[in-house]
Amino acid sequence: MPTNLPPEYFRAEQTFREAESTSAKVAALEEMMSTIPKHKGTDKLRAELRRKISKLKEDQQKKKGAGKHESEYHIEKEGAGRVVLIGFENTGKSSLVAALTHATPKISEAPFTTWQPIPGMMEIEDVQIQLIDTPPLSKEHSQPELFDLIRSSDLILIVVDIQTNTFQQLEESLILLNRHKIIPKQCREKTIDERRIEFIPVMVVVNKDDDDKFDEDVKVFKELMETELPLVPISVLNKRNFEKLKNQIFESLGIIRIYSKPPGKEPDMNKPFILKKGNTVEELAGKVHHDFIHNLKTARVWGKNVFDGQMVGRDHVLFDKDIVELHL
Ligand SMILES: Nc1nc2c(ncn2[C@@H]2O[C@H](COP(=O)(O)OP(=O)(O)OP(=O)(O)O)[C@@H](O)[C@H]2O)c(=O)[nH]1
Ligand SMILES: [Mg+2]
Repeated sequence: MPTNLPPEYFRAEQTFREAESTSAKVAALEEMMSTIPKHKGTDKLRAELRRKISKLKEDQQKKKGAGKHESEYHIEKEGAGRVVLIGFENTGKSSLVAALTHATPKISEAPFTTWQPIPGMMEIEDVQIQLIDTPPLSKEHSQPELFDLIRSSDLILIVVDIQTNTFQQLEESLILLNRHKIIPKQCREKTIDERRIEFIPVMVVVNKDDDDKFDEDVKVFKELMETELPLVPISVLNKRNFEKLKNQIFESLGIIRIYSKPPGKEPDMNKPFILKKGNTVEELAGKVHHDFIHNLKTARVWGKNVFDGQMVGRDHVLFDKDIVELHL
């Protein structure tokens, strides 16, 4: 590999490795191409990328030709995390997705309005999170595909309506999840038989808490609920508590943002690397480039629990918003 590749190249390469759809992969490869300085030393790399791009495009054409039907429940993952909104009819799932993303699901006072999942991207500061609106849960009939989609998520928001049967809505949502072997991660310790069970963090979003009048009902509901699940009261109608909801979502996803800084240059504050809480300098190095894991010697960190520019080893634990300079 040529040694003088710019940081943008590695960022695009990271996007390539994380891309799931063919078109996202092609876009990332094209971006990588555009960042490579053009000279003799990079000829081989550019030729290799061109080959990869045309191979992917060919495969995509073949797939289209086969006319394969893809289910509407098959949604590509995008962004730093996937959050699925579930709940009974009319609780305001579509309204919430419409309020927090650019997606435009149909909203109506008639129940059972949504009949297929609809994704949208929500911005929390500089992080993009995928939100997915879903058709209402039903005790009698629920599509197995819906539960596959839920299983593929990093966080479940159970949306309930504080103005009607709130307690029943939550209880029945949890029963349906349970029936499909999905248990809130927060209840893991209470689960005896863990076989084939998916543990996913759950948050209860109590919607239609339009004004102070309903706050008392929220309080009573919270006391009755008796679970360890976090609860956020909101009102889509009056845009109440959106910031709190976003912060809690970020918190529940357990992610941290790390900004990389090339030695002797300013850090790139535009697009952070996304890591998990508790991850170390070594894991960051692996995200930047797989060769870096072996070649990493030390790092300098600006941020939490360190003095500015402190030299650290590869097992140093990073925190949200740390700035890191990797030394190879
Ligand atoms: N008062 C009040 N009404 C709301 C609020 N949020 C949504 N609604 C209304 O509740 C109704 C249902 O909203 P939707 O967003 O379609 O609900 P849904 O959960 O997607 O419904 P289904 O697709 O049937 O599952 C609409 O009339 C919304 O305008 C809120 O915060 N307060
Ligand atoms: Mg809906």
